[in-house]
Amino acid sequence: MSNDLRVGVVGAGLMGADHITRITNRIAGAVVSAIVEPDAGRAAAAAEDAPGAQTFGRIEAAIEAGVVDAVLIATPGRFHEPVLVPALEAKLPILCEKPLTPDSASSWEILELEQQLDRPHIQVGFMRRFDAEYQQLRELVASKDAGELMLLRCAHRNPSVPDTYTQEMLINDSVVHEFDVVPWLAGSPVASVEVKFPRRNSLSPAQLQEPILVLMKLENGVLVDVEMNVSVQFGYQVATEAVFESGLARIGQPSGLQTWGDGRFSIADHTSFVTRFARAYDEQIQRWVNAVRSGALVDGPNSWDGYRVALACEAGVKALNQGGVVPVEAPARPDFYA
Ligand code: ISE
Repeated sequence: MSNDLRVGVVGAGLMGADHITRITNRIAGAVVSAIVEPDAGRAAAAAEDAPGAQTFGRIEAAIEAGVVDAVLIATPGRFHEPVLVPALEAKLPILCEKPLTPDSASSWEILELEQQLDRPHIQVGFMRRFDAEYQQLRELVASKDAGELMLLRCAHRNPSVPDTYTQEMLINDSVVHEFDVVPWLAGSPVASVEVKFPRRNSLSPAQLQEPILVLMKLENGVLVDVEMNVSVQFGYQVATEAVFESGLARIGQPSGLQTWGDGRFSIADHTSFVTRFARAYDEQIQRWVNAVRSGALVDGPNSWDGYRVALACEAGVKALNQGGVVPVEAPARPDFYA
């Protein structure tokens, strides 16, 4: 018990509360020792799921109290930087929910600060890399058993989004996941982005023009389309079809309870990313905890990956707002992240 990693969870909203429950009930070798949340009601509710955790209004107070060995950041992206900076200055390992920060310039500043340490300390919470089917698809691509990968057809569908969800969040909050997982699957970075608009869904919130179709060209020539659709009403789906020279693969198909009745056959499907990716989140956090305890600190996407994604999101937002094919240009990767 005394060897458990003491994790300070920052943010007790939907994902923070989910991670607090996860660490307490399903993750070996870690405890939630601190909950950093300015909303006292939320903090108290989350603390009920984390026996022994202390609550704080600011990360600095938790660090000064000496009660955290590692930090899990689960606030909205615009609040990441003010937590990343003191956590890095205290040399603490960090698991930061996506995005690393909201733009590439601030992400680069975080990379510069991190490079003052002896090794990478930040893992970014792109949980899809820990989904078993995504991992199998990546192995298939790398094996070339079905020949070279040519196309990826991605569907990313949410039942609905809140009124606070903006047009640019289609890219920065949602397609951000494909900007990470697609290069990881295909073994090649995003070279350019284009956005197309089909007929608007009349059920979309008034501020949104969606669904959108995001086209990515990868440096290795693979073409990717992403149907980004946030008002589908019926459920939550993230599915991919991979087209190879001599084969086809599909992941993310509904695999829930099958029922027959009233002359119908149906399969239960997810309604939220919290259940769709529950196992991936478990795997992500267990591996991060193991990595921190072993001294490796990171076992998954690092801040360089987060920076590359920020560049792709900027190209995506430009393509969304201005049209055309927008190139993604990145500097050379610092040796620190090799
Ligand atoms: C949400 O913030 C997520 O991260 C989900 O994984 C994604 O599917 C959804 O579109 C986002 O709004």
